[in-house]
Amino acid sequence: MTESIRIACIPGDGVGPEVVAQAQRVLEAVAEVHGGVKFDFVDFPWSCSYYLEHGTMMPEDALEILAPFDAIILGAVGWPGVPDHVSLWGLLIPIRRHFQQYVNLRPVKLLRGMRSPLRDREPGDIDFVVVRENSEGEYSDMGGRIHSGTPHEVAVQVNYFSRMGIERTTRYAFELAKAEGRSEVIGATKSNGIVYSMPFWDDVFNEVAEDYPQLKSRLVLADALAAFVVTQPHTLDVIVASNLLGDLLTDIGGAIMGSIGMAPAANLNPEGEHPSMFEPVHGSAPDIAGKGVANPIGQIWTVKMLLDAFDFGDLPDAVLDAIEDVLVAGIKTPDLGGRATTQEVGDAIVDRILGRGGR
Ligand code: GGG
Repeated sequence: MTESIRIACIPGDGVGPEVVAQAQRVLEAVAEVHGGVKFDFVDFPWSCSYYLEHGTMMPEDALEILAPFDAIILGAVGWPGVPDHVSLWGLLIPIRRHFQQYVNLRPVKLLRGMRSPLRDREPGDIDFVVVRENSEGEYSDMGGRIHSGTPHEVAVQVNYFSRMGIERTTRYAFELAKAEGRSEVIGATKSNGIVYSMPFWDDVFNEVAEDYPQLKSRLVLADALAAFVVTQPHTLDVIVASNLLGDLLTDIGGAIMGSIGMAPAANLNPEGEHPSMFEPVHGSAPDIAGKGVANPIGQIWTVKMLLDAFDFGDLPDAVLDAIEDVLVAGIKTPDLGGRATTQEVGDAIVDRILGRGGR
């Protein structure tokens, strides 16, 4: 009997549709190799153009529409002319929160065939994972603005951190380290400057760490940690960070992987009670949108992470192997110094998954 996995696709803006199309092709190739599964895609046009037409990024009942799906694939959100806080808070953030996708998992790994902008770093030297808290913290819509347009204008932004929010994300990071045989979990902090929430973050991190005596753990100030990502990435294993700090660290992570176009992210509901959402770290890249040259690897790597969330045996690793083989073969988009199109990179990865491409 063929199992059906229902996937809601929100290609979104800019290069989003171009890279999501390649992710769908890769999933179809995986289904062909597997033989007992099929992926049913339903595309939703929710995006900044939808906003310009309808006044909202997605319909009022969008979250109810998404709820029965097994997973969500998101391309990119944001377009000039629509303020970024409107596009993010109208689509991405409500989905993350409503579906309790409280872990944003972001691997930082230098793949075979890639050259890092960091001198003398080889694949194997860069292989760590950032567990970003994805439901609270600095991403908050509590606050306000008064005396607008006057010299007395004031904006207040309330960051909020809950014990439950910090604990469940930190525990996920330690469990991940244990499951993957990693040795250390670093908590990214800023408790020297942020006097209430970050010392609280540190306390909860230390409490959780006590339950994992077999793992090393330490808190590192996020500014120093940002420098370590550049100067000593080989020393990093698992990092757990607040929403904003995790976002910043993983853009640097994308850069040291050779391009932000390489970097994947999974918004996970670890309990599996709601669909998880898979998106590349990069945004809509208006400068190259529609030219067919966007790097699809960040999005295709999210397919590997999606498969990891189900029971697919070796197939997730086969997807990453195919990506690496294609990079080794020099089939690369312009952001990686190559001349291949988005479609050609997708073709090459699909061919290798299907056993048609050379090593
Ligand atoms: N690929 C998803 C996307 O377009 N993200 C844009 C973005 O700015 N995300 C911010 C965030 O992840 O917090």
